[in-house]
Amino acid sequence: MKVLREVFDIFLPDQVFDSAIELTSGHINDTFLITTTAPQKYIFQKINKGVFQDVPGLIMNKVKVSKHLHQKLADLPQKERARRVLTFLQTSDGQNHYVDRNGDFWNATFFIDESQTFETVTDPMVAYEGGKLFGEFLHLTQDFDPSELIEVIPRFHDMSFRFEQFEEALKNCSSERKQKAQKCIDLAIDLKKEMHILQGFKDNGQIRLRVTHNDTKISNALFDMKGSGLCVIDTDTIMPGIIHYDFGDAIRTICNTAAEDEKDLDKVTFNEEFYRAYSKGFLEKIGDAVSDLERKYFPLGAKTIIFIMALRFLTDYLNNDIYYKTSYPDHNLVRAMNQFKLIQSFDEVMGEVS
Ligand code: GN1
Ligand code: MG
Repeated sequence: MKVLREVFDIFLPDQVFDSAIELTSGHINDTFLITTTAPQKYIFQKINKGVFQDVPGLIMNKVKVSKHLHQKLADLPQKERARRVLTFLQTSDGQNHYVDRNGDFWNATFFIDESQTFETVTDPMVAYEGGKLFGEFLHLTQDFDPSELIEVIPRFHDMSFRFEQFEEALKNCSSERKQKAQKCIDLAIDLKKEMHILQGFKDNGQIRLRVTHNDTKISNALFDMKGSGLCVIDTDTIMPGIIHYDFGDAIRTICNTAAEDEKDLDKVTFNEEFYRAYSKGFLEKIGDAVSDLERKYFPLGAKTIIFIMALRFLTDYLNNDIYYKTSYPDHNLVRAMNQFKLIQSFDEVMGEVS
């Protein structure tokens, strides 16, 4: 709490602190909702410097993209625009981030009130609105020069890299964890070839690099209280990538009938109706900048990003939980099993996609 007050005084020197509530949905950073004696609320975030090597660069990425979006939506009234795009606070000496007494990095944004998020989706309208929101985000960032962004995590969605990490973890893990995870390990190995197809298209230039968000799970979309898409949040991982993983990570979370860490795998199924609703909204907003080849492989993009998450959760489990925040000892294994179950249901519902 002492540190939070220190950060508060740097970002909001003229305000009176009221309260700080930790928001626990993210797996990497520490996020707090801050209230003052005035109506405006704020979000303070301590960025995980173990996961992100260049935190000032990451924060600069986010600020640049927000400024770009504010410019693109310049015709909207200021109040409306501040609900549609994140707005970053500066410190009294004009910095976008602050390094606290422990050497931790913080950034701050205005909180967007009268908004809601969804961890799971039960209404096709939310899927459709989510599709429109992420489609529009990608559309509006198309003319942003990717070379202005640093690569916050090199090879973040690179399948070969994720497999290397998995194989390394497999060599070094405890026999107990390996045994518990054996079913997931076998599934990962079985899917290896198919899961490299998009990587191949990317590496040989058949599918182009764009500015992508790279963490488009549905809980990173804000909706207004009527359920219309409002604002894309958590832009930490924005960097060059292929469109498929932004299309797909939203599908991974929208079409899963349960949360990504639901233990009861019978509850984990793939909802095809939501797939169609999301795709419709996404395609309406992305514009005509999608090639036939890109479009053809959207379903494989969804399957591949579900697999990447399954593999990363599994790898972290084998590594004794060094990356993701966990709430209990087998949390990462549960997440991995959940994602592999989702792939199985995806296959049943969607059929062959490669
Ligand atoms: C992490 O921290 P959060 O919840 O925004 C992860 C994403 C995963 C997600 C799974 C930098 O995101 O890649 O999709 O968990 N972010 C990083 O819920 O690894
Ligand atoms: Mg994130």
